Amino acid sequence: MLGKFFQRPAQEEKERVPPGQYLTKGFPVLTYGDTPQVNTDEWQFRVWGLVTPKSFTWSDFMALPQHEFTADFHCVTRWSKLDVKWTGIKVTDFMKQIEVDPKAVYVMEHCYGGYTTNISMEDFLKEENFFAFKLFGEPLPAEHGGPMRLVVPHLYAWKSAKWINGLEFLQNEELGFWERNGYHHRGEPWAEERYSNF
Ligand SMILES: Nc1nc2c(c(=O)[nH]1)N[C@H]1C(S)=C(S)[C@@H](COP(=O)(O)O)O[C@H]1N2
Ligand SMILES: [Mo]
Repeated sequence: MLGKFFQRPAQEEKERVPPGQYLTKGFPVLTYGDTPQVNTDEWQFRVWGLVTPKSFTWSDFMALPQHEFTADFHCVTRWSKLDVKWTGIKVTDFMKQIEVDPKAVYVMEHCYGGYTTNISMEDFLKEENFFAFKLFGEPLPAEHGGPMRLVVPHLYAWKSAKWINGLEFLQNEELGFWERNGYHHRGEPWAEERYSNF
């Protein structure tokens, strides 16, 4: 009888886990290289490429509307974590602060430490994407990308750049770090887009 009560949530959870992924209760850290230590006073965020170049400080970002987000997180190395709670700023709100040339169809995410990852404008502009600066109500820890990271819930988490510090708008697709090293250009977990499509 008791089993019945616990079965249903388990089934619901199962339906939220993409093929080939398993659930983890903790929140593993996955970083290539060292963890950059960046404080909010020196933090700077720039946009360049097919956009009117502009630079933002931490307080510029904090002046944008803030929201709570709950999102599932899927790493291509096969762990998934459900219901991660973040505080952040919607990508769509940030985009109102800049003037992007309509010829821009791709975006390169740039980070402190040199990591890059590419994303199409269409995937980037989704309403559910956000810049996160809190994790479960606490300032985002450095190892999880603090002070600020991007979160793109509908793609594998390597697209969710930690220590993000810039966006480069592009007319043609260029590849980021993992994409040059054999990962899929898009990385949609439900289609198991793990490895290179070229
Ligand atoms: N700058 C940067 N961002 C990054 C990475 C990285 O190595 N450097 N790793 C990516 C990968 S592969 C994953 S799964 C997630 C992991 O985020 P977490 O360490 O907060 O779990 O961050 C992504 N963003
Ligand atoms: Mo990952």
